[in-house]
This record gives sequence, structure tokens and C-alpha cells, in this order.
Amino acid sequence: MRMIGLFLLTGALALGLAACGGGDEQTSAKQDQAVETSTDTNAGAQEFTITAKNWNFSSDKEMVVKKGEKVKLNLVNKEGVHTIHNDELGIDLTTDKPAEFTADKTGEYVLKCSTVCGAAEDHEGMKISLKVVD
Ligand SMILES: [Cu+2]
Repeated sequence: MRMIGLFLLTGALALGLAACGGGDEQTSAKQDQAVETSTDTNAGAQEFTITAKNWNFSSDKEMVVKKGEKVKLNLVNKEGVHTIHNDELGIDLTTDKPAEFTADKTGEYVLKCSTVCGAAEDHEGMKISLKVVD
């Protein structure tokens, strides 16, 4: 009896969603997914992998996110030893520890190398920007 009740409830929900969503066939699949991912706090995060070399950072894709989005940054050292810091975002990124945060303020954030990795001009030139847009 419980199973039937659950089935009816699911059906009712699916119908309700279909009514608002324009009758998409995949409504129930989407609904299942939403329930599953709600337990994963990092679901839907914009993920970037930053590669560090002597002496520059590059990202696998353009680092632009929308305000309110979750962001995950990974760091890979291809050459030398580098870490990333940014005060405003409150991130300290190492190869072992990705940075995860919510981009809650628009602007351009300059992520800088925080490990002295060479001559001042080389080390200080290691920067990469993350843009947060509306
Ligand atoms: Cu560096």
C-alpha cells in the first residue's frame, strides 16, 4: 500500500511540474536528479583548472562566472612550486587543496602566486584574473 501511495504522490508531483513546465517528458527524471544533487553542496559549481609554470598561470577556460555561482578552482603545478592567494575571495589554493567558494560580489579578482618562486619580477608577475559578472 505504501508503494502505491508513493507512486500516486510522485505522479501528482510530475503532473504538477508538467503543468508549470510545459509538459516536458523528462520532468520526472529531472526531479530525481534534483533530489540527488541537493545533498552535494558543490553541485553545479563552475570548475576551473589553473596550470602553473615558471612563471605564469593559465586556466583551462576563460575564468568568468556569474554572481551567486559556486566556483571551484584546482591548481596543477607543471613547473616549479606555486600556490594562489586572494584576500577578497578568501582563498588559499594549493595543488592538494582546491578552493571552493560562492562568487557573491561582481568584479575582477586578481589571483596571485603566494609562494616566492623566483626573482621578484617573475614571482610578482604570476597572476590570473577571475571575473564575476551580473
Ligand atoms: Cu609562483
